[in-house]
Amino acid sequence: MYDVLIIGAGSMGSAASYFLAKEGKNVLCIDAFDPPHTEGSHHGETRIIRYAYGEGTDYVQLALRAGELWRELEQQVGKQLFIQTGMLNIANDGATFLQNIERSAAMHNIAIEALLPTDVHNRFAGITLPNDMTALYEAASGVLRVEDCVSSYRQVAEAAGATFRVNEPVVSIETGTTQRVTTIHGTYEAAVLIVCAGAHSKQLLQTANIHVPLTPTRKTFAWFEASDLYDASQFPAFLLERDNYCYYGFPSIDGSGYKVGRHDGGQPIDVTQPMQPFNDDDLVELEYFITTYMPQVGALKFGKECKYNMTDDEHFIIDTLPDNDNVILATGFSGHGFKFSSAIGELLCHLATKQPTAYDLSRFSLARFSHE
Ligand code: PYC
Repeated sequence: MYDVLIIGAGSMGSAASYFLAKEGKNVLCIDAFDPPHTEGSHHGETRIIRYAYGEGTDYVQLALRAGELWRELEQQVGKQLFIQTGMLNIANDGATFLQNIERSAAMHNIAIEALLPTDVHNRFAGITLPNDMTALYEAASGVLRVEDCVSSYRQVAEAAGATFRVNEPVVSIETGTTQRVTTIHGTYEAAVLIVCAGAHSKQLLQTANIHVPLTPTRKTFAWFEASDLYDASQFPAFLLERDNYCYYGFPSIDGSGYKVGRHDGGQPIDVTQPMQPFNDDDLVELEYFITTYMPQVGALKFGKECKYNMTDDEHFIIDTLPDNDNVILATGFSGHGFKFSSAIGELLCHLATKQPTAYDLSRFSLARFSHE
């Protein structure tokens, strides 16, 4: 019998395993693959970390704590996980996304700089914006090396005594006074269960008759040839939201090429079936962005597919079950969760050990879906 069993050893699960094991808990973390892997939502070299948050001010405290914890993890493992490239948040003038960033910055004393399209182009010659867009530049933000972050938390979790069982898909979950998880190899019991299995969460929870409105979604991104103009030493990460689309991008790091992805859209998927590889339609979407805003980016190097686990409102689910506070869900990260995973790992540890939390988690509650 374990104190805590975690399904999903990716970003959230590996971090939670570490914080729990560090507190002396007997932790088992199970994954269908061997993290870091390319089957979920934590591959592709890079993720953005930003603090003044366009999705809502209620994310900022978690983002700031996440930043601190990534720095601590860097010290522990002796590896650079964060690259401070700065970040351009770009949207139509007056967009809610920009207003939320300005509010976040004012509430938490985060330095941001409002730039007109001409200012942006003068400072970062590789990008050209139409006149009806505004950019908010946050110098403190940047890029996380995603696979290294996951492997680092796994490393320190194992060193602290957590057990990882990998390449062991979960078949079913039973919740009650004790939580029971059956995999292809056996059945394990724990006092507390954390489900953070990314796009597989919905289907796994259904085996325990727990129904959560989630939509696993196929997404793609690709790397393109890029000159020094787009090197991380002089070009920032960005998110660009306009009328009916939202794209993100990363500067070229160590000659990797310029990485661009589309954040909105994508195709709902059945996670039990193989996902369509990156294809010509995906390329057309990305090339639209490049020709419109960054025409000096070069030819495609290669593209990849990945999974988002979407909620309808694109806000996370971090909550216990209404009738069992020993079952914790951390899911529905909707494509913007990775940056928070260090802080969410710590938070999951506090929820699992019934410690008070300083965060207001109402935005992430399951109850918000109860009218559906
Ligand atoms: O920074 O949250 C983010 C993000 C969204 C899509 C890519 N990065």
